[in-house]
Amino acid sequence: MTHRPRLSLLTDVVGPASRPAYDPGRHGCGIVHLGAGAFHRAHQADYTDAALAAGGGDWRIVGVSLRGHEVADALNPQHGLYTLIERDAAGARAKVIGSIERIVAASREPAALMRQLAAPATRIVTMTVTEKAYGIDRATMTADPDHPAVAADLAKPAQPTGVLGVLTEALRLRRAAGAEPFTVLCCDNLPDNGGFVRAGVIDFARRSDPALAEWIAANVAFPSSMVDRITPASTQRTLDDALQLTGCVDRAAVETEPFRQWVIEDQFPSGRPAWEAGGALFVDDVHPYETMKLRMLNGSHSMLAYAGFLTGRRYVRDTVGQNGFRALIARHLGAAASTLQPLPGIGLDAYAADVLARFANPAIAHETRQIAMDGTEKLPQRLLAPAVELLAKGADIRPFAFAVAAWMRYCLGRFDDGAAYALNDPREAEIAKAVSSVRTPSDIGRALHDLPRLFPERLRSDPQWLDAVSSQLELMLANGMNAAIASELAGSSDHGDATSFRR
Ligand code: CS2
Repeated sequence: MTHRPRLSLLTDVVGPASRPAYDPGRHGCGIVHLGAGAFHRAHQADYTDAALAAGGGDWRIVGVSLRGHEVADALNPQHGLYTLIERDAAGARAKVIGSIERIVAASREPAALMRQLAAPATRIVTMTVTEKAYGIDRATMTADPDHPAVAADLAKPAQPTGVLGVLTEALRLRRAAGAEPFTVLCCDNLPDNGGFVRAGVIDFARRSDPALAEWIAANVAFPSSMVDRITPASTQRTLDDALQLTGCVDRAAVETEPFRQWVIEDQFPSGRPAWEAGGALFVDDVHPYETMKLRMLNGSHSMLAYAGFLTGRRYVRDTVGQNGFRALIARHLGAAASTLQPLPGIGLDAYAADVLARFANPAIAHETRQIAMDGTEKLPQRLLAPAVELLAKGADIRPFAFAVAAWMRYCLGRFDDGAAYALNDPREAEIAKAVSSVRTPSDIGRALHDLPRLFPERLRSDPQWLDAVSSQLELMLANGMNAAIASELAGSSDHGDATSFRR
C-alpha cells in the first residue's frame, strides 16, 4: 500500500516539528500585514508567534497580498498554519506557526481588506512590500505621482491598490468613524523607514484631503524598525522537507536561517504584542542599527550578488565558500563598518564575522539573482550613501567603486559569453536605453550616473569617484568579472579575514 500524506491542517503534526505553544483560535486579530511573502512568514509572524505564546493577547495577523493570490490560495485552506524550517550545517528544524489567521488577496476582495483595516480591533498595520512598492521620492519625501500605484490611487482614492493609497483610505475611514488610528510599522530595508512612510502617507493624503493629512500628522505613530533574517524563496524542496518534518502537506512552508533580528522604536500608542519574547529589541533610535545592517549586510550582499551572478555563482554560499571571494566580501564589510558610529553592545568586527558566516551557511540556497534584482531601489542606501561619506573623508573608496561597477556591469544584461539575462529592476527600460548607444566604460559609467534621481550629486561630479568606477568597469569588460575579482583580491590580501579589519 502506498503511503499517502495527509492533507491535514497542521493541527496534528506527526513529525518532529513543534506546534504553537498556544491555541491560535483563542486569539483575535490585532495586526494587518501588507505583503505576506516568505520574509514576513519567516520573520514578523515568527516573532508574533513567540509573543502570543509568551504574552497572549489578540494579536494574530491578517496577512494581505496587494497583488497576487497564491499565498491566500495556499495558506487559507490550511487555516493560516504553515511550517517554518530553519536550516544550517547541523540540519533542519521545523515549527508550525500559528500567528497568521488568514490572507486577504486584495485584488479579489478589496472590500474585505478595507473592512479589516477599518475594524477597531486592528491596532497595528505592518508591512514588507519591497522598496519599489512605496512610490515615495526620497529626495523630496513626497508621494511620486509618476509611480503606477500612486497615480492609480490618486485617481481613485476610495478604491486604493497601492501602499500609500490603502493606508490613507483606511485612516480616512477610521477618522470618519471616530475610531483610534492604527500604528504603522514599516519592515522594509529602507533607512528611517518609519519617517519615510509617514512622509509619503501625509503627502498622499494632503493631495485629496488636507484635514486628513493634518490628523494623520498629529495622531498616527510610524515607528521605524530594522529587520533581518536571510530568507530564500521557497522551492519544492522546502515543501518536501515540510512534509517530512510535519507529516502534513504544506503548500505555504518557508525556510530560513537560524539567525533573526528585529530592532524597533517603541512607539505603539494602541499597544503591541510582546515581541521581545521572540528576542526583538526595543530602542529609542533605530537609526544606528539600520545603518549598520543596510551598509554591512545588505551592501555586501548586493556587491556579492552582482559579482557572483556574473561569474555564474548561483547561490550566495558559493561566493563565500571554496574558491569564493570571501576576502572581497570581508573587505567590503570593513569599508562599510568604517562609515558607522560605534553601537553600544555590538562589536562591528564580530558583526562582520557573523554576516560572513551567515552568507556561508551551506544549507541556505539563496540565489544571487534574487538579491541582484531592483538595484536602483537598493543602491542608494546600501552603497551610494556610504561612498559619499568616505569620499568626503578622503578615505579609500575602492570597495564601493568596485561594487557600483559590478552593478553597472550587471546593467548591461549579458554575461561575458554574450548570453542575455533579465535585470528585474523597475527602471530596466530606462537602464537599457541609457546604455544602448554607449560603448566605452567611461561612457557607460556616465550614462548610468546620469539616470535621474539615483546617484547623489557628490558622486556624479567627483572625478576621483568617476575614474575609480570606470576603471573597475573597464577591467570587468576587458578581462571578465573573474579577472576583475582576482585583481581586487590581489590588491586586498591584507583583508583576508572579516575579523582582521580595524576601524
Ligand atoms: C537581500 C535582503 O534581497 C536582498 O536584497 O539583501 O533581502 C536580505 O537577505 C535581508 O535583508 C536579510 O535580512
